[in-house]
Amino acid sequence: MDIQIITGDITSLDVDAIVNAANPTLLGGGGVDGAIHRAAGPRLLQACRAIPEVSPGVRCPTREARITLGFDLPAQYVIHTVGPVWNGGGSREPDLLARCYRQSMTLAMEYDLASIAFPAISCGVYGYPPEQASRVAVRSLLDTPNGGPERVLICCFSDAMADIWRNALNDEA
Ligand code: AR6
Repeated sequence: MDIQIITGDITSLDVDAIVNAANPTLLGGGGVDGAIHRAAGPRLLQACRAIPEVSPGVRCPTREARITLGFDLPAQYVIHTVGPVWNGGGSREPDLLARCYRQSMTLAMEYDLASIAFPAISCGVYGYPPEQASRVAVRSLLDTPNGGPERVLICCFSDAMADIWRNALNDEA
């Protein structure tokens, strides 16, 4: 597996799937979630609404992932996952975050996707310190069983964030 760290807008990437850092409703929000919904167009919200709720208002519990088409995006699919809210680190945040990456890769494998791009899940509104999140993410991706996407991009929104992720990749790989 080839992991690459890039800086840019994930909605512009021509990959098989981009991953959305969503919330449990899957009905949109700010940050990368808002950007993905704007770029994918209203059919994405319709597709998300059609995903069954597992409990009132919850279509995707924290740590799980769901897949939809990408509609107006260059990416064919969007994999929606819900990262943990940072709560100091003692509330299983690393395990929950690792599962987001693993479940997204598992879905990508089921759909036979060759390329996938992740944002820095939980590193915005959800407040996960990026130095720690990047290490958890890289470890989780490197531990993915064979057979998943060969090309894995981490799409950071700033060069400063990309530097943090490159350090994590250098240290963990
Ligand atoms: N491309 C790539 N990365 C981006 C983009 C973009 N277009 N836009 C923002 N980022 P966040 P979270 C970066 O807050 O912390 C939403 O409201 C951003 O700079 O999007 O998991 C959801 O609905 C940051 O580094 O996601 C949830 O309620 C990273 O993406 C909540 O936010 C993640 O920031 C999820 O919070």
